[in-house]
Amino acid sequence: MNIHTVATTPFADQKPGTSGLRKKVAVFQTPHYLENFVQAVFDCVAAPPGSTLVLGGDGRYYNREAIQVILRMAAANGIGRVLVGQGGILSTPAASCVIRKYQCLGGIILSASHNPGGPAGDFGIKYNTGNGGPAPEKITDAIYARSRELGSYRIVAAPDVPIDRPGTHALGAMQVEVIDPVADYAELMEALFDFAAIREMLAGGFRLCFDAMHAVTGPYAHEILERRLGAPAGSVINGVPLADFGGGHPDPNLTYAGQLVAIMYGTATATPAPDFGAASDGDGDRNMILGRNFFVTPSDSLAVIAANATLAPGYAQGIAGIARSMPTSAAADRVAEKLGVPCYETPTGWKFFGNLMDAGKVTLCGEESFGTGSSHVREKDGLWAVLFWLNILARRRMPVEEILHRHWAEYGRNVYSRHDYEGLPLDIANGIMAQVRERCGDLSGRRFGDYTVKFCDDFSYTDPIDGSLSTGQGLRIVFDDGSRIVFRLSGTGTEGATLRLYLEAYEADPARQQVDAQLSLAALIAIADEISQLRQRSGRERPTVIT
Ligand code: VG1
Ligand code: CO
Repeated sequence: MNIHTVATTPFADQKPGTSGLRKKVAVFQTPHYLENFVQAVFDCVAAPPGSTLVLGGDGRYYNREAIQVILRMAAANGIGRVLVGQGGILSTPAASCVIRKYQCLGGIILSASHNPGGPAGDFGIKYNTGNGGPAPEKITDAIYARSRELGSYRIVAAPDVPIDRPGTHALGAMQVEVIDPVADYAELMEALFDFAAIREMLAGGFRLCFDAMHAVTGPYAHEILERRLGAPAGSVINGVPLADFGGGHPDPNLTYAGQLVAIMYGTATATPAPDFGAASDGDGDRNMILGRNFFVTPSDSLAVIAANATLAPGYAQGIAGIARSMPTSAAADRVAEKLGVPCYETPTGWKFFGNLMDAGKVTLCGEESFGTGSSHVREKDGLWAVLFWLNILARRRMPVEEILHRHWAEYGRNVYSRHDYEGLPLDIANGIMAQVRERCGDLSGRRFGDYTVKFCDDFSYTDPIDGSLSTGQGLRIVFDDGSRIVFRLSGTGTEGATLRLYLEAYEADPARQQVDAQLSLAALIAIADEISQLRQRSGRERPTVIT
């Protein structure tokens, strides 16, 4: 075999963010850029000879080229076998599923998730470990350190491996196995949920619309929702993965999934809206859940799933515990309390849930950013959440909206919203954070209208399993009644800075639970602006995206 050692100079900017390394496509196309990072991964992982790796991505622009480079580098770095999704496709949760099922060493996932794709868009890469989950910080830190010092990478000279049909190919001493990207995942879903009950509900006229946003979930949704569950053809929209996501922004929220929102709010056609709507993101790990004329916040979705978990066969024995990211609302905490199970609060990013799941401390995990999942894999899982909801609906037989109203009546409502200010100049965003940080010290005990500040801090987390400490995870202002304002800078963007403002208030009175969230939160929104001078400093009158 023809192994080349290619000299390279390190890059200074290959620090993985909230979820892997994300950069503009053009940056990844810089000579040696991708190779440099991949070699850093191989150096840190130190794979025992003959190990098996999983490789796939969300199908975005540059996916196919990157797959070929990584295959050639894997062969040169002593990997024994690589399982590649056909066409280079594997959703993030499906990759996690395959790593676990075949007990692989780990996997490389090519995705920039919800970030736009295409030649002018973003590309991304991350490493997942043998538990199927994103590498923890100690590994990503090591990869970053290695990327800044390595002087060469190893690659074999060989023609492209054909990846468009299932089959096995040799690449030097390494075997490349092209696998069906959907089969293992669909089988796992069938084992967790009551497909018969969902099928019966759909046969009875229940209508659903799933928007794959021209991203990776198209083939998964066609197979599972239409073929296996019998939803009529056309229930899945935008189901063909495209390298540029059809020019869209594959982020399943009320702004970017506008087509689905129009359908679910009945403004798209004269026919009544479907009973249930959902969307997923670029790499298939996020989900948005909608009822007819109704939006379920991701924080509430986690709480409802937890409260109804035993309706799904895979969770009939109950859940061990719940974990949520710090900015996620405390709705799930209330359910955990009632169930008598622990609820953990972690920093943002799925990598912080892995240890808790591996240790059997939690079954369900969630983030306010449209991420929900469980210990069935080690990633958040969009279609899993959709199937969980369908399972609950098939058993409870009432509209989505009514499920939420009853949930709030029982537990109280954690009124919640996130305001994103995207593409701010870095110095402005840093200035706003500095302003809040500076005021943090003397906020305790201060009154703002009806609210009194209990404490203000910069969230840090000590992992209860391995003791590792993560600091600087978001500035939170917590009030006496549990209401909160959180400021955080995004770690997934590639342009300027995105500032996220998270707002949460608790409403126990059922008579006031149905007030619009932005109205309920108006006082907190004003306090956030007063403390941060956000509007004045950013020159923005309103957020880019409100969730
Ligand atoms: C965002 C979300 C976070 C999520 C991360 C990766 O990170 O807030 O909850 O885990 O994206 O999701 P940030 O740092 O931009 O706030 V995905 O679907 O992009 O893998
Ligand atoms: Co994603």
